[in-house]
Amino acid sequence: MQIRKEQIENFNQQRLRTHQENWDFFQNQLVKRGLDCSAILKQIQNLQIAIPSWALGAGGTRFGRFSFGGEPCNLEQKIDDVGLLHALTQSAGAISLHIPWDIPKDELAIKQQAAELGILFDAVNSNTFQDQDKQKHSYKFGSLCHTNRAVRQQAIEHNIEVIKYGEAIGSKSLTIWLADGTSFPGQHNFRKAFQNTQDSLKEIYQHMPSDWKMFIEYKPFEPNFYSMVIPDWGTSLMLAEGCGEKAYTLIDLGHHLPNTNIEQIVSILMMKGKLGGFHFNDSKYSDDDLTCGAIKPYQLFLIFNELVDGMENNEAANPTLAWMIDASHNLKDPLEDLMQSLEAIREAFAKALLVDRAALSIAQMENDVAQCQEIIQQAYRTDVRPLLVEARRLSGGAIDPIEFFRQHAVRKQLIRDRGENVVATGL
Ligand SMILES: [Mn+2]
Repeated sequence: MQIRKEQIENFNQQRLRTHQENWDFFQNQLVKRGLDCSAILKQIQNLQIAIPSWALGAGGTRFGRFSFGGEPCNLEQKIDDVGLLHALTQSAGAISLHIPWDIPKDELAIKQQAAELGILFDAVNSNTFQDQDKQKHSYKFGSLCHTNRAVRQQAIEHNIEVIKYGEAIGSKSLTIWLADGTSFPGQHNFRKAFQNTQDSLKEIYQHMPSDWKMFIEYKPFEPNFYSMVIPDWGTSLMLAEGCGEKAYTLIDLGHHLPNTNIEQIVSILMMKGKLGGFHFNDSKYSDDDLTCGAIKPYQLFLIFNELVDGMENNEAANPTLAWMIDASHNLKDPLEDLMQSLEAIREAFAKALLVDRAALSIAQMENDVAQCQEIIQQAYRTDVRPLLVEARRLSGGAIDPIEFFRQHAVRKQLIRDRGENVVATGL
């Protein structure tokens, strides 16, 4: 199904007056603070977050999965779902494919469908953390790090194949996340595992088109529980530097030990021009993959505070980041969940744009700690919702996407079109 422009316009019309009042009040506040409303609006309108092809069905845990009616069961339907999200939110203008879960069969048709919906193809993701049907060698004991050259070669070739699929649809980057590691002390020679991984990544790197980027994701534990070959940003950065200037570190918010200062990692990687991409999700404990902003909205804001600062002071020419949501769970309608995540990300970004950086810099120079906190929290405590609504409305989205989704019974229609018992690929 597709949402028509007039449906959104009619929906917005009924809510315009209340929104206008909120927006006028907000705009006055911004003007009093000496901020440029139209510039801020533009920045928010331009923020586009990629939706991963695996987040559109019901998620699961390793204990079970509970299906959701009307799930997209092929790539075309997944792109349609991103189209729905984008039509309502105007902030989900890209999709990130996972190979082999979502191999495009007819690339031209897929490209055309996406273009009609205003959707670009973000990074393609390889998968060497599972064995696929008819695969010659198993990844049980690792992929790019494996002790056996033939297994490494198979994993390298898979990544090269993923690049080819990406090229056909117009992606410009490859994200590599490795489950490689060990669960028992002594299982690996750490140095050999690292070296094998570096050599394998270099080989994949050689096969990237010149205008592509490689993103290397890290994770401290899970599925392996004693060691991971790429456990942290430092290791990822070493590997990226070992590959070359087109390789970058990718931060996934859930891939840190509890209480890690992620905003500091963001800041330093950007200073080095080596932060390539970002996977958004939220967590209470570790890789919980909960809705962005559901647990730690202040942390999300502090991260965006560094991202904005890094983008505004970009001496190292850090590239424009690839933003993606990487979350999936069991309880909510995935489309409503993604709308909540998109809004939380935009909210954190908008608040970060309000930080008075000149005043903060002075307070930092003077070691006025209380004032530093005042400045940061002045921005954080601002209710930016009218700003987010105005940006979305100006772009043609719905004033309240979730309310629209419910009022128009979108899920019911999807169930009618696709059936109650369909299961999304890749899960
Ligand atoms: Mn991730």
